[in-house]
Amino acid sequence: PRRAMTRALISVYDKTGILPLAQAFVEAGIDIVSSGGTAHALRDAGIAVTAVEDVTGFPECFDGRVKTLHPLIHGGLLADRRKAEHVAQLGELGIEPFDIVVVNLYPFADTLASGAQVGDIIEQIDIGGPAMVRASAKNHASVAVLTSPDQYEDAIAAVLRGGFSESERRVLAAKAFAHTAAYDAAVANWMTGLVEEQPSFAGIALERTSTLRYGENPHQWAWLAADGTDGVANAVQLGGKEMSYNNYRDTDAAVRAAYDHVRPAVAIIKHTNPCGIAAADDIAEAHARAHACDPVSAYGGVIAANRSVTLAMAEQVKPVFTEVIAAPGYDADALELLRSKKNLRILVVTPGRTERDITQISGGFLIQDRDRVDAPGDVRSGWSHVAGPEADEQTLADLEFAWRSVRSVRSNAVLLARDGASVGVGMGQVNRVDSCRLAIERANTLGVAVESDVESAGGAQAGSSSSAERARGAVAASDAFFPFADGFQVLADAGIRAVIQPGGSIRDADVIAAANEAGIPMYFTGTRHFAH
Ligand code: 93A
Repeated sequence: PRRAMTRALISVYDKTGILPLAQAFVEAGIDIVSSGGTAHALRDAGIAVTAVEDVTGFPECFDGRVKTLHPLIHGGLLADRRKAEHVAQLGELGIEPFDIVVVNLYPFADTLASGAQVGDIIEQIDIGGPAMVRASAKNHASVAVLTSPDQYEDAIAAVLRGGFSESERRVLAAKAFAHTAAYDAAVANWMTGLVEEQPSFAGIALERTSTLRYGENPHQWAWLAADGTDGVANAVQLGGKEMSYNNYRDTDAAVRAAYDHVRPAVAIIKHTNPCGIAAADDIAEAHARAHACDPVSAYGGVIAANRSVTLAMAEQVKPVFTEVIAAPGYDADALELLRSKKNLRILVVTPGRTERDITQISGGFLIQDRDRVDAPGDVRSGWSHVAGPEADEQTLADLEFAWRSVRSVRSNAVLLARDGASVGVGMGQVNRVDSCRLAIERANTLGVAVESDVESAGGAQAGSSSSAERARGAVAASDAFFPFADGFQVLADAGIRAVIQPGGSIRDADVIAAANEAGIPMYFTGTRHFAH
């Protein structure tokens, strides 16, 4: 049977839809009791309300933490009116029972999501509200409980019908308990996160982890753990397919390589090795030059820029099949153009402050400080001029570019450069002389002239800057010393104009003699940049 209703308790944070509901109560002759803010809102709309304070004779206190927590309220919620003793006690204690309770809770989840401070989040943990909801739900034999504005329409209909049936009240009670359970779960999750030590793996906080489709090969399981700060693992993806294990590694290598330079720079990476790096006054120019180093290998590569990608750069990237592009940002028109390439993964990367490299070996780990070029300081300050004539400023600038760039090449690393761009890269060989040969050969077979060079050389001469000439006149950087003069000789014979290398071989004198003989300026850095 429906229970006729004479008294309602309304205490809502979210006042949405509360006026028509209260109006329906008034029309059905139901008296309304409300907490401070709710009473205010109802009175403002001309609805007669009794304040909780006037029922209890006790003021709201402790910044509102105690508003409705009072026996004159909770007795009215919990007295079981099927029991004669309860009804008698209500009379003895002067407590008036409630027939319907309307409560919605402080917005804990929204406050958390807004990034509020701990103290403010704690204030949004509702205590009195859930107490009223749970009391009413427990006592659904006597009380109907509403916890959300989307229940009001049905409630108005029920009021007009003369009340809720027993089964309707049970349904409302089940919803109410589910509501407070979810609410407390959200509080518990948050607080557990506060007190538990952040789980970590090899020193990396497991802020966000995801299983990757596979590892280096499809039969290898793989997993990503991101520390929630910056760097490639925490990149924001603006388009394209899901990142793969190899994409992450190549993108990391590309971003590092681009940020080894202070000027606008682009690195194009394949299998963690650069197939082109360039720095220029403008990011599109840097990309054009990086691409020209080896357009064959750039196919399917990963591109990283250390400046926002402009439309001019995006237009150059568009026709080239590219796995990933990473940059600190994108001009709106550039992004729109790049997004038209459905498969291109577009990442916004804030360079990370990775301080340690971790490698697993059987039975343990190797951990080291991460190698870095001394950017943005003057890397030239530690150099010594050891052979040949002093280099001019343009040559020194090219040597600095080559030295900053060779760091990202896997050893044995030999990088040829000219005008702020790599023109030939020798990598991954088991002796240095082969890397020298490879760098020369790749410069002379793979490289192409960039448009701006062709223009400055004059249209007619464009043919003479053909790929066969690319090594001649370039500078060379070697990631480690030349153990013999043979590698240096390969460079000298190909017409290299200056060389930078760490020095430190027991045969340095042989290499210096060969450079003097060839009249080629040679500088020692004293620093080595192996990357195995
Ligand atoms: O601060 S509380 O945990 N202590 C209480 O006694 C209490 N009573 C109701 N929160 C309390 N409420 C909550 O206040 C309700 O759950 C509702 O969200 C809000 C309504 O306050 P007002 O009517 O003053 O706007």
